[in-house]
Amino acid sequence: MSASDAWHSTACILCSLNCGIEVQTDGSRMSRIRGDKKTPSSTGYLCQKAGRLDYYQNNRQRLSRPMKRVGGKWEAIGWDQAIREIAEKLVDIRDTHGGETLAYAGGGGQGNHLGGVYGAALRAAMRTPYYYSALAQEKTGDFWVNGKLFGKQTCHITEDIEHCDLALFIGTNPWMSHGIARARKTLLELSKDPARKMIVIDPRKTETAKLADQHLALRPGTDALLLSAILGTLVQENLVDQRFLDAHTIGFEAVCKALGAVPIDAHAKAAGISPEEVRSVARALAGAKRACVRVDLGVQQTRNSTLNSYLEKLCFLLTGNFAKQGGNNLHTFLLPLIGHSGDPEHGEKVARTQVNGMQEIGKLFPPNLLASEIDSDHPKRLRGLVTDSCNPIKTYTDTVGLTKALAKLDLLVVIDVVMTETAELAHYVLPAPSQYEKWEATFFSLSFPRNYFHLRKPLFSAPPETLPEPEIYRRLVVAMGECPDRFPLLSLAAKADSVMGGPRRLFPPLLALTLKRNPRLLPYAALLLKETLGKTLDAGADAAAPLWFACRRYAEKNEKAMERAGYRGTKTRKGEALFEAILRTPSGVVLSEHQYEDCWQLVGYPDKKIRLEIKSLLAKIPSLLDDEKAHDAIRRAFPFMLIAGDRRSYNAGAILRDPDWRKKDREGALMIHPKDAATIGVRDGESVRVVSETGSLVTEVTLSDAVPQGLVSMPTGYGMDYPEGADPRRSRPWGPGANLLTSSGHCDPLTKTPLHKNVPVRLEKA
Ligand SMILES: Nc1nc2c(c(=O)[nH]1)N[C@H]1C(S)=C(S)[C@@H](COP(=O)(O)OP(=O)(O)OC[C@H]3O[C@@H](n4cnc5c(=O)[nH]c(N)nc54)[C@H](O)[C@@H]3O)O[C@H]1N2
Ligand SMILES: Nc1nc2c(c(=O)[nH]1)N[C@H]1C(S)=C(S)[C@@H](COP(=O)(O)OP(=O)(O)OC[C@H]3O[C@@H](n4cnc5c(=O)[nH]c(N)nc54)[C@H](O)[C@@H]3O)O[C@H]1N2
Ligand code: SF4
Ligand SMILES: [Mo]
Repeated sequence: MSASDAWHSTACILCSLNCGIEVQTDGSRMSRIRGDKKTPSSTGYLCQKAGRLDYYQNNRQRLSRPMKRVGGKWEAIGWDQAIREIAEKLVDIRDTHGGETLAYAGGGGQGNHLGGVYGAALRAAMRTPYYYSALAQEKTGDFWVNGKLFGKQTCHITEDIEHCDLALFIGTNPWMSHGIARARKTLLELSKDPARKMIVIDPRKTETAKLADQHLALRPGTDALLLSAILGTLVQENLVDQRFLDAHTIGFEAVCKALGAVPIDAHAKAAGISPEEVRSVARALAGAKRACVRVDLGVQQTRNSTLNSYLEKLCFLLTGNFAKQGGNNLHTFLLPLIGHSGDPEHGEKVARTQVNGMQEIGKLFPPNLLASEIDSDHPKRLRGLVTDSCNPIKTYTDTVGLTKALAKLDLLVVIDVVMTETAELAHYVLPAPSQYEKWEATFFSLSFPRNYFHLRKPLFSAPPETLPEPEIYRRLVVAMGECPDRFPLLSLAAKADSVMGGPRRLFPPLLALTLKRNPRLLPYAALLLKETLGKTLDAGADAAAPLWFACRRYAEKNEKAMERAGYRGTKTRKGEALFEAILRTPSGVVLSEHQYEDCWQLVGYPDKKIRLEIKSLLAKIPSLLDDEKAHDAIRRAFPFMLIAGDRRSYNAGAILRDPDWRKKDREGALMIHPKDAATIGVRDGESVRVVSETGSLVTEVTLSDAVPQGLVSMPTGYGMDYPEGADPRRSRPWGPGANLLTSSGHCDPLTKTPLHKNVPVRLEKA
């Protein structure tokens, strides 16, 4: 391949926004990258990271062959051998010890979720419910609260920042982390408009906080105190939207009683904010015509994580800022990223882990417990683990403890594009093509009222010895004897339909009949679609076949909204048209155009009313002040609070490993207040040793008054090994591996979400 002036449409894979990009290629390189104006969700917007994507596509640690670890050494093997041996071992563990001793982790990162659809088929073949996901180390508290309030854990909240008069950002720094569409543009517009207000709650004076009208620099970890004081003011000054509450909610009395009893001044002061400022925020929230709340890890990975998720949602619910323009809204999913787990408090059955008895939430299990589910003498301890698109050794809590635990597995299989620290511990490593070498998509279609979807074509041919994840899963499941290799009749029907053009006629009824006659095949429907309908699509696009089913189902549920987006005809025709549009539009499509009232249809309770009262969480409010005092005792041994993982200009999970991708901050310096640095005796660029209850590491410091005294902040996504200079054997970690310092016990009691934003540490001059 040589240089070409043609621009190819695809997407950035470095955060959940998946902005549309256009790329020029030069051989195997991405030579030029620009924003794709045709992508309806991002309309040409990009941040500084996207231009550096070639460091993902081309790096020295790319995997090129399946590998097996034999006596401590890596041996290249063929795919047939790899699939056969792994399938045999999975079946052996499953049939000897039970499927519940097998688990799966990952299944998609920031840009690749098609493989995850097929990962579900592998879990079915393994007979395990255990799906460990990064989402369960940040968002399961949020999902759990949504389940209680709205009736389904899949009722996921969006925020209409672009149309609001008041935006309340709590524990998030969208200038760096994005999380909202065209973040920097949206924030600048909001900040410059004198008629609109922006309030930020964050202990650091972040880039976002600097743009705000009001910045509440609360004491780290005191969100529940602060939010309950704001909500207390709403109730005690009678600022709630009573008409909204009467029409749409149940249980306000109990909430009113709990919040009515909050000692506002004491809570505000304990959070380090003046009671007057707390009251002013509550009044602004109540007075705004259209207000919305946007949160992220700063509340979800700090103390009282699940309670924070509840209180944050009460801020927009009690003020009636739900199901309206400029407020918070629910949204539809083409394919939901999460599921709904039942509620044990209502006697519903949920799967639980074997060792800890931890319940599933959103059909996910928390990475924080993975090590203890393996490293145990429990007869049903985990013995086999398959990971895909994740690097637990670097991104899950407690690197040292997890390394020890993974070494105890009878089988560890890692599917990745590069040799990761987790892959180094595996028995088998399976190489996948990069996200620019295969058909790919994400299911981060999380917007409202418009929703989008983007299926991406490959830009490059895949290295010969790699296999896309869907094919890896298909081969494994077939080799495990769970699913046939071919479906001749269905293939024929799919082919006939495709020759005739128009909506598919033969395939759908035949598929329904096949699944009715063989319900055993249901969990493997994605594989079946890939092998039949998938083979009628463009070369290599077979993995996208399950989208056909998703489109038809989406049309069943969202007919009107799809009509507004331009899809015509019966539901069936609309579904088919959407699928065709997805296949034929390289820059992504608009799925649906909702109306704000549609939010009520998306509420999970049959009566469409929000259940405001969550007893177990309301019961925690009266003891918040005492809990805060108890926390002071820890501060004596560990006088600094560490944010173990912030978002910066040049970090992106553990996706980019080559330190050269960073234009600055290669070593991910620890942010520290100049006075604290002086006390310890370090200057800018010098090193400190950071010591937590779990471990220690040495890192550079950068002096900054954006952090208050007593708080230090370290980036996530550093600490991966990469060669220094030309010799691939001389590799070293670049920057701090934050999870050397974190401990899995330091977590939310209900969801086991780690409290990464709130790690007590000691600092010593190194
Ligand atoms: N550049 C970049 N962007 C990313 C990513 C990345 O790696 N790099 N990762 C993506 C992913 S996976 C995620 S989940 C998102 C996360 O996105 P964010 O949550 O927005 O990012 P963070 O910087 O981790 O944390 C947000 C803020 O929480 C604040 N904070 C710390 N402790 C507290 C506290 O006790 N209370 C409050 N109120 N705030 C606190 C921090 O100071 C920080 O400014 O970012 C996404 N975007
Ligand atoms: N201490 C601390 N820890 C944290 C955080 C923190 O703030 N502090 N943040 C947490 C958060 S919010 C998140 S979301 C997690 C993220 O952590 P992980 O779930 O581990 O995900 P990523 O960092 O995105 O890792 C992506 C992996 O996928 C691989 N990959 C990329 N493309 C492909 C592909 O096409 N196929 C396959 N098979 N693999 C591919 C990459 O090589 C990389 O190894 O980290 C968490 N860990
Ligand atoms: S990292 Fe930047 S360019 Fe890439 S998807 Fe996120 S916001 Fe868009
Ligand atoms: Mo995340």
